[in-house]
Amino acid sequence: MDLKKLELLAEKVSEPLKNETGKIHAVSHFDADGICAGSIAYQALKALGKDFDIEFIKQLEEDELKRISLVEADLFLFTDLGSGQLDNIQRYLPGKTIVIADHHEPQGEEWDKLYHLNCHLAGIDGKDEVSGAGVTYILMKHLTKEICPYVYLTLVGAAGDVQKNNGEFKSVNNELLSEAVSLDAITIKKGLRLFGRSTRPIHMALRYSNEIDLPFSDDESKCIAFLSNLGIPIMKNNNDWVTLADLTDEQEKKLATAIILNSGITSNCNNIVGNVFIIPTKHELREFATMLNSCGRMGSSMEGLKLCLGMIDSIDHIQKKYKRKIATYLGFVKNKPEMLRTTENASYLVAGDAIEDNFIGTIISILANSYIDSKICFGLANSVNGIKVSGRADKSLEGKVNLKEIVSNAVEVTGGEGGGHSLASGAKLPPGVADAFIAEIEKQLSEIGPF
Ligand SMILES: [Mn+2]
Repeated sequence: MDLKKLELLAEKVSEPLKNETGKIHAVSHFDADGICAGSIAYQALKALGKDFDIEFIKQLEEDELKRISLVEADLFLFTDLGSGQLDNIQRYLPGKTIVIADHHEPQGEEWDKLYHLNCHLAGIDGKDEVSGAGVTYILMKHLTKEICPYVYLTLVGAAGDVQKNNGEFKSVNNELLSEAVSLDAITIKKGLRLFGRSTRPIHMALRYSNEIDLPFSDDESKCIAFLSNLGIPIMKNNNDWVTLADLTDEQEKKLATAIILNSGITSNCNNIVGNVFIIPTKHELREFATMLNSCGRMGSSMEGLKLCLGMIDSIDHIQKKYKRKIATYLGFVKNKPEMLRTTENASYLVAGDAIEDNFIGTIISILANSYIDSKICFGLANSVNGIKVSGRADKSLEGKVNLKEIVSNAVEVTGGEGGGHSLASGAKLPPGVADAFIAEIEKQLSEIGPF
């Protein structure tokens, strides 16, 4: 890791921002990392007294760039996106000053009005070493120290982009973590790695956990009984549900021990108990990232930014609408069984226009954990100019199946782009190739399955 090199580059890239007296237009990605990056940029530009505005977008496609080119501004700042679209940025924003802070792999040629901060230019891998928010933070820190208290957002971004490995950060992320801890912006405690620390009732956290596998975890009432046997209440005096964050350390330890005993694990409890990272809002990193993602998917990224910067302290109204939308989509799937195709290898939810592309990943994750028996499932939904695909494999297939590879092989035949990890991957396909894509996946799974 060459953080020094990245910081040197950041100094150069920060110059045009420092000197700009005209209008700045900032554009960031609409997911958790992009919202964190945008929040850091917003806070810095505000502290510097700049004239700016900010927007969040799903993808920096040509159509978006055409629209952005009509925005009257002297400097365009792109965060958590931009590096992959250098040629189009140059083409649609000629003569403008362009600043990019991104961690996606650069594609295209640089030009003289481009000020480009990207971790890859310093030999740092943007996949798991630093988030888009991290690169933006490193840039903005050269302009104002007023963003330092928000350093933890770089790790929310990293958690949102699934950069933690076995629950730990590495490289630049780890440096940023040390900085956050030293500023008291993150507290690390040993605890249960159960998703939804402060936003899910404990019995529901057990019921829907991906991390732990209790023999009875598909039965809500048994989860409740399990907790009450341990003397852990599920409801508070004010009738609110108890969350993991409400437990005393003693209770949490007791629960962890009981979970380990009941899941029959003999070694490597690291997935269950380990470092838990708590941010000043009292949320755990990944849970906060999930909240921001729900803002983005609901078209309310700005509310996410306000939450990040402490201008509001709740997004309950968005979460409520988000949950309602998910329930509606799950209802569609149950009412239209023909949407779901099941083979001996996998299940495919071919949603067409019935489910928004922003939601297909979440829906397929939920179905994989509850409704679908197949150990591998894919969701396909129509999106602008194509089809969005999300694939999930059960964690029992770790080491046996590599979805990233399988999807990449399939898109070589169908066209489009694929990526991700061994147990969770995604793709963007051209329109009209859903059946061909499924056939390609089937061909590969037949060789290694059934599971
Ligand atoms: Mn990102």
